[in-house]
Amino acid sequence: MLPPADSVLWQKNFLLGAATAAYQIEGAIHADGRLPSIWDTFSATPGKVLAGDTGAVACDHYHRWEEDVALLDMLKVDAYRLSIAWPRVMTADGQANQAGIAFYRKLLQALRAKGMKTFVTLYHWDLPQHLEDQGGWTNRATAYRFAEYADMISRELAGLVDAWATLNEPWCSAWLGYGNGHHAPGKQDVKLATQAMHHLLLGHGLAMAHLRANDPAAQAGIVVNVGHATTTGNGAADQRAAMLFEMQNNQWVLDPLLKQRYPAALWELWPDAQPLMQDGDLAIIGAKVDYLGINYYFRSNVVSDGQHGYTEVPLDDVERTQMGWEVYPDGLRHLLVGFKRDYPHLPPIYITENGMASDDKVVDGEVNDSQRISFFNRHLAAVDQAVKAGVDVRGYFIWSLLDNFEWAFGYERRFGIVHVDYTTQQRTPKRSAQLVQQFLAARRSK
Ligand code: PNW
Repeated sequence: MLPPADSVLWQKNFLLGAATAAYQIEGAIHADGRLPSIWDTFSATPGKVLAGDTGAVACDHYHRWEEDVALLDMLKVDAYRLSIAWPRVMTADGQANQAGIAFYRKLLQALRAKGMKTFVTLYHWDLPQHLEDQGGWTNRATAYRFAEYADMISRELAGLVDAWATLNEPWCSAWLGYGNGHHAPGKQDVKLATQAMHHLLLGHGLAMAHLRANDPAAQAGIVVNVGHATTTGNGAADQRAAMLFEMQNNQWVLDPLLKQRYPAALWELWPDAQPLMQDGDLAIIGAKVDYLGINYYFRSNVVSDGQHGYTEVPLDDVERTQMGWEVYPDGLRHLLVGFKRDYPHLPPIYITENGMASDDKVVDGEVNDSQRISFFNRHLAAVDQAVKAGVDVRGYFIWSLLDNFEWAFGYERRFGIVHVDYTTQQRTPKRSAQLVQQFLAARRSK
């Protein structure tokens, strides 16, 4: 992984980091007063997660965090992106749970002591179950509970965080959680999804004010997933289908955040699903962020469904990953350049996730994940192209540091640059991790 000499990657202030999320790695779901989350409930429901896997143990990071910090320190990544489990740090009556908070405090202190920047997400999908029992994100009150959590935890951890993110991928929480039901809490109703999205974004906006007040030296922003769509159809309706796909995936989230409005065409796609809003909500949602986190994985091919929407038609003869997702680096460049064109107030960008799953095996102590190495090289080249086209991208986080609990796919999909044996909990850096380490060493010695 040695990028060309003129690549932005060689610039020492361009952050190269690795990312994880609490429920996917921590395990220890009953430790130190942690409350149940919607993912405990969902993964315990038969048929929801492949092979019946749950996050009960995961990578046991809650107990092995020192070993994992040592791995990060061996790689010498510039930054580590992690998430805080809301049900670990807040009691059901809204008080700070100091035993849970202590875990994150010592973790962040250790990362800082090793010279790493800390990117901390407040909500990577593990809603306390007691809030879901009152409607979860479809209940407006949850936005205010989230703001209270953000207020409490940013007071507790002020000074230990370089960049806060309120939410990870509100599209996934709203659409996969309440729209198609693939993720917790598993609801299937477009109206619930649009209402959940509105309350997620409102919670984000309310939380921003607390992050700024409590930790003014830190950056504060949000992380969104984005998708690119093209069409193999040749009618105007097919072009429109690709536009609608991107609107449903990207503009549904970005327009309220950066333009203080929902895209009008969304209500053509979903005529009866406008959320209930209150005056002033969109101004709260559109509060200025210091940065935007972008997660990118794949391209989708769509055609018109013959009515008002789109339908996916997978392309033949393209490279795919273990998820079945197409490897399409130019989609990342295309989207970044498009966002710069479409959003006059686009903030600086970090690529907060990019990566791929492969069915990696340890052979003679080595894991040769050659598809992943090529994947990173090509996506980093796409980021470099976007930077050269004028997009302000300041860093790139590999998803993920470790093989981990891949949500509805359990442990059957491996995204890590470090292999995890779930029987022994042994960590084995893959070839991709070795190349990241070598690149960073080469950059330091320049
Ligand atoms: C992201 N989609 O999820 C999450 O932030 C990670 O926790 C996760 O492990 C990673 O990507 C890999 O899946 C996504 O269907 C899940 O478009 C699904 C989609 C996008 C992102």
